[in-house]
Amino acid sequence: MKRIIVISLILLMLPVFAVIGQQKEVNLYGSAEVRTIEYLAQQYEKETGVRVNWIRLSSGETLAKLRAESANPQGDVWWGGTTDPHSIAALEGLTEDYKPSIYDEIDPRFRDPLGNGSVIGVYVGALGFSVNKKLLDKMGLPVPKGWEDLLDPRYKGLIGVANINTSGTALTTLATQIFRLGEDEGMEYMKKLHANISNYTKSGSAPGILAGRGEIAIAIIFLHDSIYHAEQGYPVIPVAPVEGTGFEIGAVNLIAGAPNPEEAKKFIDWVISAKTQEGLGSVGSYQIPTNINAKVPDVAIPIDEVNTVDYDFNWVAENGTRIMDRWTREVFVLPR
Ligand code: S7P
Repeated sequence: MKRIIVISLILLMLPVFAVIGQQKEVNLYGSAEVRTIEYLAQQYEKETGVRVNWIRLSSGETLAKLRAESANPQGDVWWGGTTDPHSIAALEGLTEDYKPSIYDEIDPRFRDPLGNGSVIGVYVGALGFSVNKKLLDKMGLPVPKGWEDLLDPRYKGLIGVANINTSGTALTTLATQIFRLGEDEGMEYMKKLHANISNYTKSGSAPGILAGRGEIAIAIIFLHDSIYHAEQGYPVIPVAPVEGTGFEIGAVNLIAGAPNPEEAKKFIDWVISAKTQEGLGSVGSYQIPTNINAKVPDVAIPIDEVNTVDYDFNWVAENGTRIMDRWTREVFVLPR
């Protein structure tokens, strides 16, 4: 009898033990560099004891994953990657509005790219070229100064950029041409550029490594990635296009239907803090932090010093999927 009572008590207590023993966790989808996502996950675990289950996917790939999982969401937070796929996701209801507890600490110019509170800005960076000057010197070719220079037939097979269907960097590249020239003229520009492209990579920063190794000479990437590659010893220099260039407001968002929404909100508050944003420089992430109290990395290029195009984030949110399809049908298929 005594034995039956003890067993019954244990059975009754099981749910309590389960709650006590339950490890808090947050599922993070990250779209900046692997080293950056890994750093965030490790720091957060160290500071809070909450387990971070993370994966790194390019921005366009993450958007595709959110669409595929929309009936049964698996992720809690999407951190990093360019504004545009985040904006498209917000417009499609794949992310949920959340106002961080320290919203006032985010630079008003960058905290709300769409102006409706649906995308939260965490860093800023300008698009440009990473140029292997050593290789160009050897070939007797000049360093390109701007977008139009890239069309020079002497650069055929020497330029790399990512694929617009997977990479946010590449979508920023296309949108930049549209804001510089108009939609049809922008597509015409992309067709001419296509003739000089060596190959399209999956990830936005990958062409920078190819340029560093001398497999190509010019990569269209974010300038902060070029600075990091130069610091790693690659013979590359960052070039901001003279005609004006596009820029990103790297974003964070709460995924709609997140399995751990409260943990997700705490994580979002944490990544917006000045301390966390400042820490990213320690792993070579040289974007401009959006928290007004965070120190800007010494090597970062201030966005005010770059000639930027009038980048309309709302336009890309509404037209992004359409122009990606258009690029795929009208540009990507062309022979080179
Ligand atoms: O390295 C950081 C960074 O340039 O990576 C992101 C970039 O978009 C990579 O993702 P994609 O493969 O989607 O292009 C930027 O947000 C970020 O600044």
